[in-house]
Amino acid sequence: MRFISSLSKSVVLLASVAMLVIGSLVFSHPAAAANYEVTMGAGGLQFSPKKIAVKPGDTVTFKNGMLAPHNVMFNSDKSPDSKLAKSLSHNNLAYKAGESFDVNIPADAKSGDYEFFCSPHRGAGMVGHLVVE
Ligand SMILES: [Cu+2]
Repeated sequence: MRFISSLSKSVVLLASVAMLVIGSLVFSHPAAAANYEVTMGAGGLQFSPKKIAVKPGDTVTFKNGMLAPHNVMFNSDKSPDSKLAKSLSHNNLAYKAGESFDVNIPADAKSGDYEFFCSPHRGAGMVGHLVVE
């Protein structure tokens, strides 16, 4: 009898722990904004990674690798929202190695594939894609 009562206590304890875990999963807050890094000119005139998937509210840090200067210009013609493409663009060139700048994806960003390029190296194929999910 004592065995059964201690067993049922364990079961109750286990069940309450399970409820707590399930509860925290169900009622958890949405994931916090993430920060991604894209290197400009790593291993050649390219963005690395070339394609990045983000969510509204996230931040992308563009960092100089090699063969500077670089910048990030969003192509209005190849973006779901040309106004946003313009506002996301960072025309100022980053000259120093390790220099970086942030591009913040607004909370109301329209989803889709935004193409961007580096002005001095566009012809060399320094093009990337930012996919807002
Ligand atoms: Cu460049």
